[in-house]
Amino acid sequence: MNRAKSAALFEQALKYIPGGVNSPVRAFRAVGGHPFFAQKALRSRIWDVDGNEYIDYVCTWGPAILGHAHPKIVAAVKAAAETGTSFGVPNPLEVKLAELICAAMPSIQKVRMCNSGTEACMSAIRLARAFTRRDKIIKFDGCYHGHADSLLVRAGSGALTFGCPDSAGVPQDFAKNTIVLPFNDTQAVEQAFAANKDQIAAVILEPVPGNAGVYLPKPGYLEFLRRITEANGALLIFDEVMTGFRLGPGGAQERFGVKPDLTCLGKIIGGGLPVGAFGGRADIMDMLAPLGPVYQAGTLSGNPLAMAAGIAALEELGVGSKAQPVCAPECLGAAARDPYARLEQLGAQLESGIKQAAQTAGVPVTFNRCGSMFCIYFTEQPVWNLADAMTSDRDQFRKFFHGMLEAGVYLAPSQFEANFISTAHTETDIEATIRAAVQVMKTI
Ligand code: KE4
Repeated sequence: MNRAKSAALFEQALKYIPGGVNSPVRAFRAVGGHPFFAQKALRSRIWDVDGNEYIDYVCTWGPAILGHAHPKIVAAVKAAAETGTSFGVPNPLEVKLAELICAAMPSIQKVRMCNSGTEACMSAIRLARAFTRRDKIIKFDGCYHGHADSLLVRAGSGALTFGCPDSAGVPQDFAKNTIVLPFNDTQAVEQAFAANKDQIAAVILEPVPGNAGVYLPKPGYLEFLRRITEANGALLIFDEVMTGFRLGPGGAQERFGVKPDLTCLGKIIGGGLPVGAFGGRADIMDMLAPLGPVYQAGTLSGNPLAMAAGIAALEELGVGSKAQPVCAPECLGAAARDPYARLEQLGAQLESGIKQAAQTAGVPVTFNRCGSMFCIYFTEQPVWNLADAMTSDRDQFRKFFHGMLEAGVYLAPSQFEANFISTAHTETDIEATIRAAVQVMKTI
């Protein structure tokens, strides 16, 4: 494909923007080559500035669950913009979106809007520390909760004691209260609580980690975390920035039947506009200013455009409302009425086709999927945590990524990211993707 205009734009961008991008993963550093620049995106497709068209499985990293430029979201944003783009005063749309979220996730009795998933997770941690009067937190390797200092931490030498900064500029002092453990390892969590008695404020995790590819909680693991946090007076925080309204109308907590004390949200609830939110038990949330002593704020929190887009997205997904959404004409059976059934149908079709393509080509692949989020690992072993994910052959991944890109299929430009399907994807898209994979798998 000719990407001359993207290349020229990238050169220009490099003069003014560090790495030429406003978020590192977009730079294609994990796969080599240069990023393409988007001209437009519509339904399941994205076009670059050179006119090349791609079936899009990045879906702007999750928010575009209804596809790009969904007419109801576009109309909602246009209408909101015509009455003012920001007030800095409470507005009805903030109340509406809060109601929808609380109706969809019963664990969320109160919710505070902010402007990113990073802010949501950072604020939830601050709340947990204030509520428990404890400083230490447990997170899991491979889970990403945004770029707040105390969360940019990797497992330290003594995995049960202090974490180490995972970024320059994060003082050891900021990292020392973060314990990083392997995901899906109950013994490690038991040992950490025993070694840090009455010191752990919270356990924070992605219930289905989507930032080291995609891997799932082992049966009983989330229930175990619920029990051990309760038994030790620690809070359980589900970072559902990615899984919230992705894995079902009530997110992962509904899908797996485990109620956290606090939940972090983002992505889908903003319909593609900048948004984050955190919520949970009222006795915890009421510690937030102006009611309580925990300060948290944001000039554009509850912005009317982001609220309008988020409301339109959740209503179209049938979240918290009575009306059943109507899917695209090609949906059949249950999928005709339920977007999540549709996403499951398309996900299963894609999974089957990719696995078949890999088997025929003799390429070892582990295909992990939860609903409409998936990852293709180039390893023959099961992937249940970061260490497993690291066994993937990254050279094969790079070749696969670029082969698929040249075939008009845009997958996440890193082995350690999730891919997404939207309700705008069609059987035609899935079949074209599988046909491309059959050809590319033979070449890697
Ligand atoms: P933001 O601050 O990027 O809105 O959200 C941070 C965040 C928090 N929690 C989870 C589970 C997340 O997936 C994210 C952000 N996800 C990445 C994709 N892996 C966003 C893409 C990017 O960083 O450019």
